[in-house]
Amino acid sequence: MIDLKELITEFDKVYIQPHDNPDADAIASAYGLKRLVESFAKDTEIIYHGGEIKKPNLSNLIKEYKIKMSLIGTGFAIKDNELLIVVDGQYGAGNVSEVAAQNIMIIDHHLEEGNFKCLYKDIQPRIGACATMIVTYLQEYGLEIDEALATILYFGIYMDTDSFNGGMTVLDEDHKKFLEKYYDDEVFNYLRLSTLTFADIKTCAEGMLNTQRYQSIVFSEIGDCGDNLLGHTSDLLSEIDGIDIVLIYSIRENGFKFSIRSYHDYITAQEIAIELVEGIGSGGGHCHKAGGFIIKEQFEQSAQNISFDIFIRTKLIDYYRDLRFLETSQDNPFQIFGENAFFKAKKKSNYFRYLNIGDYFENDIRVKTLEGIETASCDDKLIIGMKNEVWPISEEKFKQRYEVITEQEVTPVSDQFIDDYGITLQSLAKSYRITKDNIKEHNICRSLENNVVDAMQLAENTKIRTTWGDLSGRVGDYLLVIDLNDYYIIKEDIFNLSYQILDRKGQG
Ligand SMILES: [Mn+2]
Repeated sequence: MIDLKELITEFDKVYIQPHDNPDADAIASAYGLKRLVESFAKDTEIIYHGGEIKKPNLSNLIKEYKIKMSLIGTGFAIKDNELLIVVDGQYGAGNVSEVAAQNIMIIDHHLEEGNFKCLYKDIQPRIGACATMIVTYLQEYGLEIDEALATILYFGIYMDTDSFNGGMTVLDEDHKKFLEKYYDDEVFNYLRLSTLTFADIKTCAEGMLNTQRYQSIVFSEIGDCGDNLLGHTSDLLSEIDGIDIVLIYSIRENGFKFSIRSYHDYITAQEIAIELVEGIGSGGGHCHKAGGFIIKEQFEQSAQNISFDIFIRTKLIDYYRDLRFLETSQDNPFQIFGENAFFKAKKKSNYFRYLNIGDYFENDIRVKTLEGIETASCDDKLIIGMKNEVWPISEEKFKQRYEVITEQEVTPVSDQFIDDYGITLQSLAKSYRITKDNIKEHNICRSLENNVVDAMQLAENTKIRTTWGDLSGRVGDYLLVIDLNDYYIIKEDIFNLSYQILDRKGQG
């Protein structure tokens, strides 16, 4: 993270620009940043392009906290001794009109838009709300959080994450909890309950007249209405008898906002959201509820002249229809994929850090791995991989596949990859974040050379139901078979880093 305080010292004034026609997250991010810059005793001002802010919740937010934002015209330029910070958007993204400026910095949670020349960029496309990123900055400088600041940021996160349902990362969750210590829930509820206008309800109702169905999926395009209405409408449609998956979307000036619900046996709302936004937007969520935003320009570049309706519906239907599903207790992968698809692969001998889950927890926990959410018991171990990814393993399998190393001079593969934010483990009762500083013991193990498995590269998106959780693999990832009751999925890049292919069947 850059030293913002240091960076701005040389400038006489800091302008903060959220994306055009700012939404709650953009306003919250700009406001939070303004408060931080003010705390450095620097002159600062929020500027924005677009039109008058009319949505009732946004105008209530601005009125309630007397947020000062200046609507600017096209000719607006800032001087060379002034800094411009663009928040919740990027130049080149189509939704932020450019201001002539020499010194620009970007803080955003949308996909990176290529090489825009600026002093510094902090772009984290997986984070649910830009306001979450701003909270990290506020915490970094120990800014005292008052009720106004907390409520505004909280509302920003709420509005950008389908009411805390879509695209919340661990960081969003943590910062949400942090803000709850200071926010005013009465004002929050007042804002939350003023997101719609009377006209929004009519727009929504008209859109719902065109609801269509494909097997157990329903789709509906709704006109531009309050963001929350998408979530509420998808909740409502998910109650239709015989429907497991709901996709509701709204076409906006700069892109497409969507909300997903899934009560399907093995397809989660989260994986649908991730599938839909791949390379063209940001999204995510939970098992049953998810949401996201697709950037218009990115969509137009990737989908050649297909209408958005056809694009998004086809993408969801294809995913739904083509997803291969196996259960380890019932399905034999050699029969399903054919013996010839498999080859032998050996795990490279690497040093890994591992933790005893019992050192941190007394109960079962849920661990977010790259392939899915897995359950683990406090008797299990947790191994940290090359890309800071983790996976739980039972004591018994651990003994078969790894040896414990006691020498101190070896370097585990994960060391360079544990980032500042660390790894979060969660039980139902508590979460614990492991970082470089607080990792309890230096347990190190080495993967044994005799770790030979049958492997195949997936030609279809595949899901495996194991006793410890559902694992998802995409085309290109690998299926590894230890035995017929024990097989799993590993991401393509991790496989390439950690396995060595021994021989292809049928080639000798
Ligand atoms: Mn945002």
